[in-house]
Amino acid sequence: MATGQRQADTKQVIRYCLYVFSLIDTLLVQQVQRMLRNPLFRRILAVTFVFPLNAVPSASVQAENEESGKTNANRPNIVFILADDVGREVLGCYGGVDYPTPNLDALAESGARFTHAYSMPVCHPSRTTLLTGCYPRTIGNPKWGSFPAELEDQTVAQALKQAGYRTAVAGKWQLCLLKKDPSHPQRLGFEKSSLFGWHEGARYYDPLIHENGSILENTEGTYGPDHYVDFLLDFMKENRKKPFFAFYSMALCHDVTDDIEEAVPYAPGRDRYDSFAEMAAQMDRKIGDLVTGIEDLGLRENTLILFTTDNGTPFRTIARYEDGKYIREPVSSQYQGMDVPGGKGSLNDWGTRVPTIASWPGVIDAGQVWDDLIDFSDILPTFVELVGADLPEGDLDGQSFAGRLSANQPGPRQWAYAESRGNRYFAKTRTHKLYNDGRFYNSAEDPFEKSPLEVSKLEGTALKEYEQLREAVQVLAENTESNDSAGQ
Ligand SMILES: [Ca+2]
Repeated sequence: MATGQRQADTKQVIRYCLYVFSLIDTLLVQQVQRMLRNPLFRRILAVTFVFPLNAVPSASVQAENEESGKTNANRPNIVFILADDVGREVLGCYGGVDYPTPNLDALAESGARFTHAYSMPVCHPSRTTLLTGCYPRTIGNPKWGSFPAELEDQTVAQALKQAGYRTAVAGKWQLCLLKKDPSHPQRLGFEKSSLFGWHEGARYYDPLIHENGSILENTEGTYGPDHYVDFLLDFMKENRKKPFFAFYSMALCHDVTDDIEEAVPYAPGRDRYDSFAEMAAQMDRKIGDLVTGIEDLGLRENTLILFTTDNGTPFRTIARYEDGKYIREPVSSQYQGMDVPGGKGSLNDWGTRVPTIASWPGVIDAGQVWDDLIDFSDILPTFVELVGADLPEGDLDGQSFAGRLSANQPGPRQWAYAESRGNRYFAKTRTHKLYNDGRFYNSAEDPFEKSPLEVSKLEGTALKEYEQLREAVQVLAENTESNDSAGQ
């Protein structure tokens, strides 16, 4: 071979090597930038400089652990479980006595439970809030069963997807009629979806399920919640080597749909629908199945499981269908010596103060109880910070409590918020609550909000918190639109 040809080949090889090195360099820089945005990684850096180098696991040990899914702490998986219509009085770990919830209690014992987490009082606004990080009033009061088109690329799922997370949702959607818009979940950032047809068919027995944009065939004999959990576990198994965000938007414990042509079926061999207590038992069973499945995949240590609910317990639930009519029965629970009717729909604590459990064995110590104020707008910024993603554009109402989850630092929120139809909303501390119509309660002593406090007689902490909340409500009134949208 001629010398000239050899030189040309050598130059070609060098050019190729330089190109490969530049690609690796770019990827490394991007990865380091992403890691530096993560509070956990910053914490690890601090520890590295304080402790001797031999206290830090070697790169080979870290690689081995990452392979086994144990300590990839800067890129945790997130499994977000949202139960439907479950107040905190239902869960044993919150003091409930009427419904055994051993799996939820064990989940709380393995990590932490929040005592001051607040949802909206009904389903739809809770869901738009958690997906956008904004209160419904701030984003133009989306109509019941809709989602603002201009925010489709601004959701928590989009943010995590853009950060390299695989994303999936299963169970309830409620943000559109899927038969009219089957790719809606994908447009909002969920790559995989398995969702019952809201107002189209059953969610429990013989369910009507839209899966990845198509209606699932042969669901006769299937119990919907079994399928939703199996779908998510399959998704996690498929992506066990990558970080993922799995949103289990539970059907349980909402009652069956009552507005389709034919009544949805009872459980096989039954002459009535499942009672609220039976649905609570199913909810707990499915959470047990999900957690066991995550353990079996070897992902438990590096997976944050966050459980909460979209609003309080319903005050009645559908029991039977007879002579063309749905028969409903009341739901109430014994709780701390009180008989508590379901509070769904109410802005009081029974409608909005929801159980919230965080379990992340590699990071959160077991058996903790946290009283940070959090509300549903905080979920997006929290997940975004935890994984080192970028926040969506625009102002958020949410404040991240990632520091509490990753480093046991108190959350930043000074008051929590919830709103309802008819331009009603509140700001509250742990003890006091101020509505925009001026009513002011000690919700710790008066959880049913029977006796508003006389503002002219306030003193001490009550006066101080009243003034703080009055300022918050004034700002909310100035910055947001009135919520007069219809819906249930
Ligand atoms: Ca609900």
